Amino acid sequence: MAKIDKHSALIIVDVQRDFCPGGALPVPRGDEVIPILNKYIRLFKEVGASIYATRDWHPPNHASFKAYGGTWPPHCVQGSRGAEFHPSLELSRDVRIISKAQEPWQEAYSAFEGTGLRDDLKGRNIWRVFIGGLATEYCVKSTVLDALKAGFETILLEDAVMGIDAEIGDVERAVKEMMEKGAKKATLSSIIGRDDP
Ligand code: VGL
Ligand code: ZN
Repeated sequence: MAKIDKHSALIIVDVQRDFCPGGALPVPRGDEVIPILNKYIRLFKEVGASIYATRDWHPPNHASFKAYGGTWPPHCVQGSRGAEFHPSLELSRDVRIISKAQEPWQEAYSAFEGTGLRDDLKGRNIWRVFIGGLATEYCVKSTVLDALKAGFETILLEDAVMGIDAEIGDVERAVKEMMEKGAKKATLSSIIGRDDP
């Protein structure tokens, strides 16, 4: 089982108000990942491993919004309340924040797209990434696949992701694709041998 050490990083994908119940583009029960992610945050801190939190960070006229030719309702507009990290997520000042899809024409589901995340990780001698957050079949999946392409040992945190499942089976298919392309799965209890650190 993959171990958390100083060559590991936790990547928390898009745990923002707009992707949680009550937000503009909610993942059903998306907020349920938060207490689990907080446990991962504590674990990573204990061993001095790096923590990254990504955020969807769109301009008001972003191309992914329906009014501008896209498919989504407006969400995660830079500086808006909906774009804030969910207040229950325990992010401290040493968490590195990665903003993505910041230009009107730029869609980026992956946290590696146009952000410098890859070089930042490599610069810190990190080669193993543990990925959780929202939504499983969109930004989590793209981030996992890009991490694999960039050569990282990539672990999907099964108990800390949630998807939209617009078509029943979307989430299952996404997980299958990530595994087929080389990602591994882990849960809190598989990492520490119990589920309550
Ligand atoms: C996302 C849809 C649009 C995500 C971002 O974070 O999964 N989904 N923008
Ligand atoms: Zn978006």
